[in-house]
Amino acid sequence: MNFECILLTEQEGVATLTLNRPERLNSFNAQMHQEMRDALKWVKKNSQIRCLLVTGAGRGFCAGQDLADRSFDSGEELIDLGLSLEKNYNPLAETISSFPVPTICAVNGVAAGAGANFALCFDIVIAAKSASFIQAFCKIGLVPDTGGTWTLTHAIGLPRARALALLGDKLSAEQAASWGMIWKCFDDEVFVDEANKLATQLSNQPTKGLSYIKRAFLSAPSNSLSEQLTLEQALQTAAGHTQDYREGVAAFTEKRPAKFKGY
Ligand code: LHQ
Repeated sequence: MNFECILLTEQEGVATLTLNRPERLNSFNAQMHQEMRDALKWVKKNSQIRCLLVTGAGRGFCAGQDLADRSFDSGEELIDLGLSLEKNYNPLAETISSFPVPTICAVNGVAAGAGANFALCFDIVIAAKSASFIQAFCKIGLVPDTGGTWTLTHAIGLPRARALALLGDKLSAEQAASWGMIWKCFDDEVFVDEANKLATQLSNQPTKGLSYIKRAFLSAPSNSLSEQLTLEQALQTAAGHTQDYREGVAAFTEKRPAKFKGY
């Protein structure tokens, strides 16, 4: 597939998608949204792929909506921003949050606006120490979108989430890690290696089983304990029917490393 605004590679079960508009800090324009849709659809359909890694080219991760995109800014005329969410950002947040294989967001630099909240949709978020997160929406009179009011609140609690959204302060990667908003941050020099190591690790795990774990956590914040117990039971039943479960137990009893196939 040929893309202009993103790069997509596949190696040993890991799909790496790089946002690639570095001169605009990888902000989303209409073309990038379309390319993301096509790329994510392709990755989802490819059964060889057992982990999705997303990062940004250049010094930024993603500065949210491209505020200079002509299809977004139609001059004098007020456009319906809700339509842009309906068409682009909401489906993107849903697609990443419910992605069938484990997802990693490697935040290499500043993540602002929808770029910050896009990152929070991933299963595991890591960041370079020089990276930062900005809920920039309030600075232009907008509301956090791409699921940010939900993901941020669940990740760091209401007081911190609300203050970040109202103030638009820059949150360093280290602070984000210490608040539990992201998994870890790494020194810039080792960041890319660490991201790739994590992706390789996940791509060798029991992929089907991991997809069930993801499903359980997706429902956890809104389910009651008994609903969640019922869901866990259903997912455990399904996991118990995978070949990787057999392999995991066999490897344990034979005292050897497991070789998971992903199903
Ligand atoms: C940009 C952008 C950008 C275009 C940097 N667009 N060029 C959803 C639905 C529909 C509509 C509205 O929005 C949304 C969701 C949203 O995402 S709203 C929030 C949109 N994003 C922002 O408000 C963030 C705007 N950017 C910034 O505040 C800064 O650029 C940050 C803090 C991210 C980085 O600051 P610096 O490191 O100082 O870089 P810079 O500002 O110098 O930017 C570098 C270049 O990138 C610069 O271009 P230039 O030609 O002057 O070198 C910027 O104009 C361009 N750029 N963000 N979102």
